[in-house]
Amino acid sequence: MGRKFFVGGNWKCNGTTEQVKKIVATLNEGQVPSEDVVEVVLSPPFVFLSMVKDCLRSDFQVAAQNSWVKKGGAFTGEISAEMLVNLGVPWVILGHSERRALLSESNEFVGDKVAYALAQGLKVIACIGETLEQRESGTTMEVVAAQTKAIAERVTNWDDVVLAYEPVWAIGTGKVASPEQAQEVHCGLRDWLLTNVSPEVASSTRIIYGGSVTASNSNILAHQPDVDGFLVGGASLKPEFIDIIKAAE
Ligand code: G2H
Repeated sequence: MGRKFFVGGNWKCNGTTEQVKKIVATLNEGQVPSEDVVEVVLSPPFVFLSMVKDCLRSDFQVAAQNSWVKKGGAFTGEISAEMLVNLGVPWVILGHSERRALLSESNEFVGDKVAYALAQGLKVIACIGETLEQRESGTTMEVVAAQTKAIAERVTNWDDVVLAYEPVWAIGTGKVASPEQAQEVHCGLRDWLLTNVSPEVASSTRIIYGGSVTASNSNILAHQPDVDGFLVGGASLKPEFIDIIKAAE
């Protein structure tokens, strides 16, 4: 089954109104492959979501960077999945390693968030990935399998899930995983889905790579058979994001 290439731009906690307008204007002018070839999803900070959604080209979509684990209410500072649906935001990024590490989001908590967001009708970019210590101690597959298991135990329909493999040691460090390292883990994850979920889910679920993706390394990474796209941080704030999208061709 063909898996459409997916390119997410995670702006993290960056940008001013002026900068956001400038980035969107640049993206709106960019020549990229058609929607049949690539799905592009930009994830600005919450405060800019509506603005970006309203002025972004129609072939690009938006994602929130987080959503609350259950129905909204007395949860100061949180944003509920229902609010995102109400705003017309189709996607949400959940389980990013920065939230796992800095805000102590556990595998189970991330799994609960994924399940709740999906139940409300959002599509989810679910992030997983090992730390440098875990890689060096040879537990990479064990770690990403446990993270994936916590999601798989709570999710029955994988149609709206994109799995983002983001090795923590490669995030914002300039140390991108080699194409072989990325392929090895992506292939291992697909095998895990095959054994633990179903052959259909294994073959149809997009597994994208994140961690220091740039225009210069995106082409070779995109050619790995189990790399179905990217979640791009730093480079998604720059004009080179257009070139990364072109890696889909
Ligand atoms: C990984 C990635 C985007 P960067 O966090 O999710 O960021 O491309 O800056 O490493």
